[in-house]
Amino acid sequence: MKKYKHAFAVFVLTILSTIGLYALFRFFLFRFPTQASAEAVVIDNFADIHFWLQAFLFALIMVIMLYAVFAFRRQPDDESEGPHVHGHTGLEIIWTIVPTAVVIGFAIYSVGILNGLLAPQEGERTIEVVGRQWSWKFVYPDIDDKSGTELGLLVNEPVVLHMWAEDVIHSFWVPEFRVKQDLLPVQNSETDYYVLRFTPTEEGEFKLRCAEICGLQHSQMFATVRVMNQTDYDAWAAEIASKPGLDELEGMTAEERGQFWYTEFGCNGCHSLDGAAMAGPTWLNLFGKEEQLADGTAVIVDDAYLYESILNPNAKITAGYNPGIMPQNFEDQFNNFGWGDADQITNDLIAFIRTITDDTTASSR
Ligand code: HEC
Ligand SMILES: [Cu+2]
Repeated sequence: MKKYKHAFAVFVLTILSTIGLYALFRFFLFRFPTQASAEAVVIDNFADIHFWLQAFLFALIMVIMLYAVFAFRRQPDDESEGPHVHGHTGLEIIWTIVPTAVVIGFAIYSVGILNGLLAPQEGERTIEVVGRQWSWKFVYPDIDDKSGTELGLLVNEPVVLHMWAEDVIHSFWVPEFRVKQDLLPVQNSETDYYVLRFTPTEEGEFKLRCAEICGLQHSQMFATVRVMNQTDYDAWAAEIASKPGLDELEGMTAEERGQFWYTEFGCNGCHSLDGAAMAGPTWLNLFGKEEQLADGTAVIVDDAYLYESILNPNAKITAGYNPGIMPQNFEDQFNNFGWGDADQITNDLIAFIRTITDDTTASSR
């Protein structure tokens, strides 16, 4: 009878502690961000079961241990030895079989979840994602292959991202969507790419982060993800569609094209236009200024200096910056772009840089 009293007390205390620990984990220590995708619900349920199991196991061990310490402590004058126990076969079989079954159950359950996350969805929209030091570019095949620096999505519409990196490993992560995928440099982005699927379910703005340490400015490798209703999406897509395509570049001025190249080739990942410090020098008031170089000399920034700095970045290093950070292969990238050649694109960029002065930024505000 007394034996059952202890068992009952341990049982009740374990249940109460499990509930308390679960609440502690779930509502104080490890709170989740909003659920903004269909996948978030499935993944959170899975995590929830883990929290329950962890709370239960921790409670079970701690309650039995602490209960024994207090309930069975040595009485005064009791000098006797406790009983000698040599294992308990039944108990050992149970504590082998039960955890094994639980782990196998979790494995089956999680494989089911993973298959669901990877499975193609009906009517999914394809968007290409390019990660590079230290900016994101999104290409929209259904909007004439136009590109932008913002990820625009239609609410409740499944998307599949085809992703790759241009230099080192990056990782696509929006905590509110729960899903995450690394992107590696590939040989051929038409055939090799990393796939991520999800369905955004909440309108609003979210922050895409790079979740793979990718160098100096990794911690600022962000992009805005905008989840919109149909009306807003149409307006947004029309704006993207009105951006210049390859066939329209010819009709633009060199300055306009330079601005286009600025995000197209990811200069925006390292060079600000407003004077802000980034991995590379700002372009604000760059043209015509006297630039200090790392070797102690100085140059006046003219066309020739800019030309060399873009196509052969290590030739002269700006004081306060490191060599080898700026990509060394822009000549190839420009020549392989499919419009003009390296000379033309470089000159467009120079024409654009010449316009970035306090006067122009002030008047465009
Ligand atoms: C990954 C970062 C990164 C990217 C992307 C990048 N740059 Fe740079 N850039 C740098 C760094 C760092 C320096 C300073 C060191 C040096 O002189 O090479 C620099 C220097 C320059 C300079 C000389 C500026 C000065 O003040 O002396 C020019 C011009 C320039 N970059 C143009 C470009 C253009 C055009 C692009 C895009 C086609 C680009 N950069 C992309 C990092 C980058
Ligand atoms: Cu990155």
